[in-house]
Amino acid sequence: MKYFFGAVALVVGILAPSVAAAPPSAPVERSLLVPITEREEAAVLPRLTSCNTPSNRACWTTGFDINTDYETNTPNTGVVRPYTFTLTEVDNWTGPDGVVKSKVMLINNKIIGPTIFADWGDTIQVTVINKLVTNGTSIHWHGIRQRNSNLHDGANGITECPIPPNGGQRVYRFRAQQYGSSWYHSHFTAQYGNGVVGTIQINGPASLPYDIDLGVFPLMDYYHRTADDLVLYTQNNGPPFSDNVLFNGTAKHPVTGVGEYANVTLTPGKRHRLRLINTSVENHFQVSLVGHTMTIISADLVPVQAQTVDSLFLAVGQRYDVTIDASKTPGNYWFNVTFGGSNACGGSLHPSPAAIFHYAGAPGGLPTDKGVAPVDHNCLDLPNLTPVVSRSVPVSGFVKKPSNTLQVTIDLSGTPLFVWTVNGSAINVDWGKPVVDYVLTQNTSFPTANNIVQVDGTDQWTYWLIENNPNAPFSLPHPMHLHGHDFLVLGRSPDVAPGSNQKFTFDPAVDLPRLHGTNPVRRDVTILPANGWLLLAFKTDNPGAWLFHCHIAWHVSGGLSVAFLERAAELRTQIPQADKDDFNRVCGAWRSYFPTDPFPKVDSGLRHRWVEESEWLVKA
Ligand SMILES: [Cu+2]
Repeated sequence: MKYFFGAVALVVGILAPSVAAAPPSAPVERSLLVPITEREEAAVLPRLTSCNTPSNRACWTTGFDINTDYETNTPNTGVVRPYTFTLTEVDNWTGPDGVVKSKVMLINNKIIGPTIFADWGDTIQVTVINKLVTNGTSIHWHGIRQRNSNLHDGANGITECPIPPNGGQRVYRFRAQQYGSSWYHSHFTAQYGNGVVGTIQINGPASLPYDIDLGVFPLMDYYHRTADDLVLYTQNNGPPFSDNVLFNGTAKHPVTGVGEYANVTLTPGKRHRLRLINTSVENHFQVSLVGHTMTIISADLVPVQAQTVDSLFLAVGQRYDVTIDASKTPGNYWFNVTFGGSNACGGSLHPSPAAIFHYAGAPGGLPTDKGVAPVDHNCLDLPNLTPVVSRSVPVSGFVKKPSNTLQVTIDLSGTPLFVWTVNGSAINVDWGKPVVDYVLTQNTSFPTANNIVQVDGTDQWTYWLIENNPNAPFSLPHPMHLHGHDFLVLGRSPDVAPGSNQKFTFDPAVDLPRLHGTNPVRRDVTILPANGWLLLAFKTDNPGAWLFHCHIAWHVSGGLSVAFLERAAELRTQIPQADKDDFNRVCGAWRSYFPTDPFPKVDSGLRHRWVEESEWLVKA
């Protein structure tokens, strides 16, 4: 299947970049209690007195610690964290590796937007001003559960109309009821691949002591062509390899050597917390730090019991907070990205993407030990993490039914060539008439292409079997992401390489005993294995319209999504009047704008727009 494994064979055995590194930057000292970095202009407000210290990270404030059930208890800080995001288009933009891109779309003029900092329990308030030229936008706060704030989820066509260009704006406001590391991104077509993306750090307790919080460390596939271009290309050719991989927004060009390695400073003898975030559109990463292990303390926004690993697989959208002990010989060490699964979940034209981890006080320069490629994770995420706050559900009685099964298929029958369907239907949202509009007007005549899955019942565990259609022409791993909930990962098909010819469908006789219902992995992105299945559960404790989609931008663009409509009647009555008014205001503005939009809608609306004439189109 050369169309999805890419055009270039990637050799992962040679890891170390061979071009010169910049001298290490000065160490950044950062107090946990006043979270700010040099690269942010975040408004930093005082925090309530905290018992959180390097030797006792489990503690937080009176009545709140690592064992607190954060789904039902939130510190009342009274603090609002205000941010303003201004989106602009920049033509002929010179990227971090020196290559000029024809167009990017930036938040506050940065390739990765401002980090949102908050403490557990704060209210985050972001004013988004859309100064793009023809694109609408909506900003999704990935992993934030939005309890009772569905209209702030930022999923255009579902919970809002897009914010129109040329100065349209709205305010998102939501409570940080969870804590940990996450990110935000545009949900308007492929726009986040053009740069409309950033990170979120919500401070709270942790399951392991550490000395220094190094903050967020986003890893991102990077392309020299626009995301819009790439969507059109992938619709008929499959995904291309990335041109580069950005570490915290920077990288060297593999050929020209232009650019800088990301440089992270470790303090000898100290334990550091690092917040790894995969903000890619397509690349799944295996990460490893030469000579060091990493200890996982959080997966997505769920704190877990500490677990030490040599390397980690990060699916698109996933986060791992890890601790790293600077206990080795002071010096410089490569932090490597490699690709597994024979590139079934991505690859890069950069032969050895890497950053430098530098021990303070040691001489600068390039690391000397190239390291070895880690074990092949085969595009599969960790199945055996243990959340600190436990959730368990019965699994022995699970029965597969049409009503709880979501079957994913590639449809090659039409134009464009690659369309992804769930239960036979590719999602295609109507920007001007979002799902919430139907809810507010009590209109139940949803278009088929809204892929609505109605879920009712209060505080009930619902089970969802997602399977790759065994009769599809081919099948891929998909990083499935749910809005509005963390799901329990109850099981998946046996772990085999994605290129294996073995196909698995759920077989109760074999698979029921394999399921994990007792405090299994809980998170907001996990892999649906190629040629296999995935069983998830979530609790109906959050009325709302919530997307459940593959987080590969090209796949959700091609239709791979449903929209859970959870407890619609209650949703309608609980939406505050101010939210309804703002919903109608933005929709009115969008409906006025859209007839004047010069570009056609070419995909599901959850990713791609803005068509560019290009050689890709000619090739396609
Ligand atoms: Cu996918």
